[in-house]
Amino acid sequence: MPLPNLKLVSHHLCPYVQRARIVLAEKHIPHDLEYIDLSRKPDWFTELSPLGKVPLLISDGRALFESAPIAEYLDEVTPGSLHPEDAFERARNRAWIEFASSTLDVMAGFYNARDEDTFRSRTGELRRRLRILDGSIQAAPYFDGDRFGLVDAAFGPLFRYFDVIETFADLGFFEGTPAVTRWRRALAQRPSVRDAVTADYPQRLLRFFAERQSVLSRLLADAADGTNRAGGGLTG
Ligand SMILES: N[C@@H](CCC(=O)N[C@@H](CS)C(=O)NCC(=O)O)C(=O)O
Repeated sequence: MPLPNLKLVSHHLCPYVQRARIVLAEKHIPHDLEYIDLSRKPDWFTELSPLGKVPLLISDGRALFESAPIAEYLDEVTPGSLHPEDAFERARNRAWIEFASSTLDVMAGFYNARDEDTFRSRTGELRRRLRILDGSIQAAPYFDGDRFGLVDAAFGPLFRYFDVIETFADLGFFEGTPAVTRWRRALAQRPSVRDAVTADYPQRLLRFFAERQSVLSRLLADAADGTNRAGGGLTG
């Protein structure tokens, strides 16, 4: 069956867009990519996207929103599956994809935190979640073992935030999480995950953090000034 004509409406920093890009790459699916400015959404986008969010997939002129259905659709219209065959395992993978999504909300609360108390509490919640995750990983190198799956495509973009944060702040997120650390490394090396963002992603994310007027913005500014002893290695 011929593949539909596909266009992914994207944003450079969006972790949910990256999920779709990873599946497109894993399944070698030809497609067009269009980046939009979320602070000035084009009218055609607002008309097609019920929540005004990316990713938006346009398939033969029909629009699909929400990263999880988009990823499953892309998986289903192509040979092979990035989901386990066993129904329980498939449901379990979907549950952990949801865990990744809600952890992305905590991540947003972390980088936007304006006061020390909120920052500390979000940092603690991220650490807690990484430890829970560590206790739940039963396989390696990927979540289900040798087979890379949709659940891996959901966590790769979450882990990428930490890669950038670690360039200017050591907050000990991965202390006591050896399984997550191994998994995170395997995902960072996977070409589909690595190439799901543009080469200037770290600089873009650092700029985004700097503009938040948050505790993290201050840590970043301190590291850039060389006054933060925990920082260092800031390249952006
Ligand atoms: N639940 C959605 C979340 C997508 C989302 O939050 N997208 C953000 C960018 S990462 C967005 O488009 N925000 C624009 C807005 O809310 O106005 C999904 O899984 O696709």
